[in-house]
Amino acid sequence: MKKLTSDQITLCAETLHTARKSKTELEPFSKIHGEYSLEDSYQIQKKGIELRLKEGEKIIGYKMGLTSKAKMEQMGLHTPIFGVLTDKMVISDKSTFSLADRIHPKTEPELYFVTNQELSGSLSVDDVPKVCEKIGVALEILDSRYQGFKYFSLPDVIADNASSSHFVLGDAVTTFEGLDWPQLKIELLADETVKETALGSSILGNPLKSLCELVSLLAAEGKTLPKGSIVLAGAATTAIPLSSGQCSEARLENVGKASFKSVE
Ligand code: OOG
Ligand code: MG
Repeated sequence: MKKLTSDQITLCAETLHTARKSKTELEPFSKIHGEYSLEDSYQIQKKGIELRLKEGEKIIGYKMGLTSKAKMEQMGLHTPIFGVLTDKMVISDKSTFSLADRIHPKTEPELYFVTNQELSGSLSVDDVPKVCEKIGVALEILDSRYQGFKYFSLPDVIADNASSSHFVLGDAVTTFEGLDWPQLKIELLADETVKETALGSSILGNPLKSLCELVSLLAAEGKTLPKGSIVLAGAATTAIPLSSGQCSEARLENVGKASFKSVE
């Protein structure tokens, strides 16, 4: 496996940054450079986020990706990964999302956490409710910067900040008694028709586990998860493409819904 130079890492980050802003599809870096390491790919992701911060964006949390079998199979990749969320990615619940500047956007139903304390080291599933201010339902909007969206390797998708584009935070609960997270039904609807359905357990056996997984991935890099972070758990089902005029909605049983309408 090839080790990228720091100039190559910077160039990959700049290329992805420009592609996102200019709506251009790229050839996956693994096709150009050959297979490169996960470590290099997280370095590219980090440099890309630094470019966004320089333009005034703020980090507000993280997204987990490839935490369900459905997503792993859809993308042909089998290891959970993380990406970074910034304030510019937020779309208000029940509002509109413009497709004008997107390459090939898709949406998928997710759960989200907002943490009530800094988290480091290891976290157990039983402790997740204690460290969350709220847990809710979200829609993530993905938009890969690579040609055709899906023909890339794991390092390519990590470098591309896990295909992140935007996200909608919907209804949430702040008390968690009586909620059996693995058994809750999650649905993705387009124009009021159910397109995808899964149970909470489709995400790592228990969706709360996704937060534990993130905390340990960050700990491996010597990082902690700040108090007040928003964390997307990773999609429970496959993602569906967006088209103009489409109303997308995610429903999480006993919690509520999140929605947005795509416009030109
Ligand atoms: C990778 C991002 C995966 C999820 O929820 O699993 C993700 C992709 O689908 O391109 O966001
Ligand atoms: Mg996702």
